[in-house]
Amino acid sequence: MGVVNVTPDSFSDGGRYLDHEAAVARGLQLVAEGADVIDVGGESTRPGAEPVGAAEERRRTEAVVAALSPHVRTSIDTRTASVAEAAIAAGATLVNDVSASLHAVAAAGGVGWVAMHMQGDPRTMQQRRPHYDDVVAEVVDFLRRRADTACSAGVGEVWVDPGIGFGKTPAHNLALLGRIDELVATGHRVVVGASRKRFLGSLTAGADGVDEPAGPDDRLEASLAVAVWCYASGVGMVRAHDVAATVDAARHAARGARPG
Ligand code: HH2
Repeated sequence: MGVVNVTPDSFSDGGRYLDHEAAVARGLQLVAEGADVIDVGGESTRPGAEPVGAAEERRRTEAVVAALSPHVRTSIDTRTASVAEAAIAAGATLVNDVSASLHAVAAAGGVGWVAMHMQGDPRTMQQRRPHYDDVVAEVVDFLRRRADTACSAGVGEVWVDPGIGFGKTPAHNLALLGRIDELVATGHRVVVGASRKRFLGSLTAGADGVDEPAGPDDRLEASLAVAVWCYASGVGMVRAHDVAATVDAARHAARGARPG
């Protein structure tokens, strides 16, 4: 799943694809690099981000989804029902829902749904110190219940996502990735979005005399390592900004894992 953020403030590509033509060109580039799905977002959900309002979110995403959908499967990254409905009308066949609450919209539209786990909301999720007794058990239990609800509501294609970085400390993120097989074991399709996220920067800080946490553009190798780990663990889809490198890394890993 390749990411196209039509936003001024997304944490890694904010402002680069705010212009519709640039966003569509970026989407087509990611298709050429091997993306199966393009995830179009019009609202940043980075920690501290303010909501943008449905009308503006729709204005940013609808035309981009319409332009890309004849060429590739598109998903709409939103927490807002009216934005998801407009994107479905424009050709999106997957609702990527970080609020895990839009299953009825997906059911009504006859499209797939991604339920992501988040503790709190983007404005405050990293300010209040995230707390879990057992982060993996709690996230798996939450997603299993949301997926069951969606299946009962008639959604034919349900994905679950642990929500890396959404109300989680670096230790929580690592626990969720290390035990991702427990989410895979639910039998639901699993998607993971760790690409370029901040906890990867703090992990590599201090290595090789580097004191500062790496910035989003310096997190490629760590992102690839996580993507390969996820695919090897049975994850069905990885949400990535660097599609060519991710596809390449996954192919190499698959080849290396083959016996003989
Ligand atoms: N992460 C982001 C946004 N949407 N969707 C899913 N399913 N899983 C994720 O981990 C996920 C997501 C945040 O990354 P990005 O879109 O690059 O940044 P921003 O929220 O600042 O636009």
